[in-house]
Amino acid sequence: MTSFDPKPIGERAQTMIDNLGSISAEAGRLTRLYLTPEHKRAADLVAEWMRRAGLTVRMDAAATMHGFLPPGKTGPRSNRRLLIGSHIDTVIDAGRYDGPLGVVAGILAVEELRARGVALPFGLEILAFGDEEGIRFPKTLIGSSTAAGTIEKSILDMTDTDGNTVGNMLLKFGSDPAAIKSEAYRRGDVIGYLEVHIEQGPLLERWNEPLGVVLAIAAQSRHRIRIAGEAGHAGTIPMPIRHDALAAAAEFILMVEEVGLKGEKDHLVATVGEITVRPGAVNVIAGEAQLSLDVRAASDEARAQAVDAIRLRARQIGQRRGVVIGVETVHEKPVAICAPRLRSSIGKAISGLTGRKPRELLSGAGHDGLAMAQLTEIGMIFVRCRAGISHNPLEHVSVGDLGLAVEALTRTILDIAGE
Ligand code: HGY
Ligand code: MN
Ligand code: MN
Repeated sequence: MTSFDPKPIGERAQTMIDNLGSISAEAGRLTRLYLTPEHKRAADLVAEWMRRAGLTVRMDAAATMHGFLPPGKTGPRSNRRLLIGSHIDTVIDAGRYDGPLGVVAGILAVEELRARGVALPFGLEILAFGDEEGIRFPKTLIGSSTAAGTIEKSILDMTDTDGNTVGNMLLKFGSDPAAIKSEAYRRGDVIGYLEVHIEQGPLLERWNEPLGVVLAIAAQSRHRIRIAGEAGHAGTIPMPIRHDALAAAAEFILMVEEVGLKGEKDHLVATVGEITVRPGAVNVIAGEAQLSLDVRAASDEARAQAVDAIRLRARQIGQRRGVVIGVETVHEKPVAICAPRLRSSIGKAISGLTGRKPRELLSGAGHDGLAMAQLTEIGMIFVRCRAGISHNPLEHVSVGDLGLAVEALTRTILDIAGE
């Protein structure tokens, strides 16, 4: 184990993450959604950092910022590139590390490699994706799906709650949505994809480990639930003959929780995070409810079975209550298994820093790696975050762990390069 002082590079990472963390749609809390003015400000700042690190910068048709470092020497891999990335969009009232940590770590790793005079035998490309959270539009992973070549052109017609389409917002952002299908990397040009990300869970802290090797990213799907009942006068319609969409939604939500609780062994989670009700008045029985549904599991089978069970139970609730419950799938990604060769390089880098055998863990959270796994082999480095808190302004990573994360990424790249 070599002695490495993580503090200097950790402080640099913290400053960059704080700078990005100050770019928000709202004063007092961090919200930065895809294709918004604050996304543009963040992308411009990242581009500046990429140029400072000596990278050639371009923005692609899905508004992903790319920073490219050509190979330092010719050889069998010099026409290929290792991709490193994460996202710069956030959830609402977010923490500042979820996403930006991976982009900052990639840029600082490039600076470290250049400072050490390393001539890589392949190209390196840092990617700052703009839509991993999928908050503004129903779909998610638009940037990484574009890079992976799995994006459908129909995505350009998808609208946010104000009726803005992805295509128009990309044009307004300065991108060229018509080129979205031509942005895909060719499989043969890519050596692999690496991502550094906070664990967003409590295990590394419980194990007293700063870093961990990700085994796989859970399968995930998102669904839009529409419940159509019958609006009515809250004072005159007798209870037994109501078709109350909000009461049906309440039963649906508790049913989803019940299905989720039964799937612990498969790391199954099922969540309703959003609900809107119409007309939404104190003295009116709700005629319509719209809900989101997020289902994840460690296997595609377990996830699909849970969705089937939810669909069946939704039909039964609908029949009993005289309402129509529609379940539309708007996003679906299979489990992404992290490649053994990349897990091995990451594991060596971590154990070289900690002197211990690295811990391996599953990611219940989704990441751009889910999309990139459909292009190339992926590897992920997890970083300890305080109490496992994430998607919350209390999200926190220590400066020391930030520095260790950058160094682990740098050493992983060196190991892949055979340096
Ligand atoms: O939903 C997720 O798991 C990720 O934070 N987008
Ligand atoms: Mn994330
Ligand atoms: Mn997130």
